[in-house]
Amino acid sequence: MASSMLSLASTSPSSSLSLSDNWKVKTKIGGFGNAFVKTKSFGRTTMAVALNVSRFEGITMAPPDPILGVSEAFRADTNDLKLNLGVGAYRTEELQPYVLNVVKKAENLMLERGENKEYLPIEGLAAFNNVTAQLLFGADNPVIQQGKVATVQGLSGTGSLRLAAALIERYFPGAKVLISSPTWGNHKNIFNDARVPWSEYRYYDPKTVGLDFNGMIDDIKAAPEGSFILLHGCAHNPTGIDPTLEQWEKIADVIQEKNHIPFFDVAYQGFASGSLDEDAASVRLFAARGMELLVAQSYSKNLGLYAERIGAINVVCSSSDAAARVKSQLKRIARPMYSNPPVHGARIVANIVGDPALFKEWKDEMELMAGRIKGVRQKLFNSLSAKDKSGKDWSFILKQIGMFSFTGLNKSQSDNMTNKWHVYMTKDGRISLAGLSLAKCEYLADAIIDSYHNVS
Ligand code: KET
Repeated sequence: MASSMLSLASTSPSSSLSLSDNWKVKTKIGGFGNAFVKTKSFGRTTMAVALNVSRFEGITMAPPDPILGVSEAFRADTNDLKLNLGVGAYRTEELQPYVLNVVKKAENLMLERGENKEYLPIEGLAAFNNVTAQLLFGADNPVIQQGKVATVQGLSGTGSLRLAAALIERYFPGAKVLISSPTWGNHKNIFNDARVPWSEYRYYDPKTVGLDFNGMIDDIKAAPEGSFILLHGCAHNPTGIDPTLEQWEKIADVIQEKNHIPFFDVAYQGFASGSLDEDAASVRLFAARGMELLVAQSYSKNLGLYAERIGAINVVCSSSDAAARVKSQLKRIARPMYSNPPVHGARIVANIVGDPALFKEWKDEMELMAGRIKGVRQKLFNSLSAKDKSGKDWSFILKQIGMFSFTGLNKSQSDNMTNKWHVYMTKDGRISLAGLSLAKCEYLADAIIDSYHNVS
């Protein structure tokens, strides 16, 4: 791993210092033992100039985040009609954030028990790690029974993906990750920052507004042997299109043939079908074949724990011995990155999944949330079909699943949605139906029809 260090030859200027002294910035860049030192001189700098010129002058303004930046723009809009369909975050019919009742109950339990705030172990809360793997694979899955899963609590889905990316970079140098086209925008950032090379496989076919299954299979086949294939476990973001179980079997076939390693991102377990078990079917199908695989999990959406940053990385290995070694290395990656994870969300999940009564309540609430989204999906389709006299077929909206709808609106049309209609969404044409209410469906349909037909 390359490391870089910035050190200043002289510390901050004091008035008694001769400012004709050269200010020197030494940058030491070391990597694999061949460190070298670059010295840059700023010449005869006067104090006034030295104080006015920022050492951060070379840092340019970063663009806003394509998803979380939308929420920032939404907050700045003062129009009453505004609607935030950018980030995938569940809202009530009143468009208010929702804390699940079962989460409140778990938190009350924690208060009653007077839990402490000691550091967690690097790998996280043991009770959480146990239940999170069980939720994913099923408690009686042989991979769990035989201790073949290395589970480490992560900073939600993103942090868990990032840990896995660091593991890939360290132990599979040069290995490529294949990501779907399109995918959740942050996947590219995660692998870029971890210095893991990636390329895309075909996934979405705009002509059929469905899965480009043959393209997907061909691209996975064509990838260098031993690549990591990133798959959305369910409720693909942003398209809302998932392979069927039959198609998953075929995807598993080619991955096995090519000796690739499946890498699942499961951020929406429960949001595709409403059932936590059904939504884990893809992952379980791969595990049942005895394949080694990685799974990043998130509780942001299905338990509404967005800000608690609770998730996990699970690595299924062919032996318990390999799992123990992988876990030790994941801990080694986590320790200098953030030391150990936060406890609050981990306790919430452990309390809910570990308690049959609370678990049942969660499943019911999960179904309710998924049901509300299905309701607005249907109403949006009805409104579009009733209002749009052009004969356009909007039924693709009903075929998509999960929190999102991939509308097919292009960037200028999406800009029109925001600039004219105050509907905030990502520029790839994705709208979060979790942020939509039945009451706003007609308004949204007007905005979509106007943008679709009147903006090119
Ligand atoms: N994977 C996918 C596919 C995903 O959509 C998200 C979040 C995550 C992982 C990570 O979520 P976390 O909160 O780190 O567990 N997606 C929504 C929010 C975001 O962009 O951060 C979104 O697409 O709106």
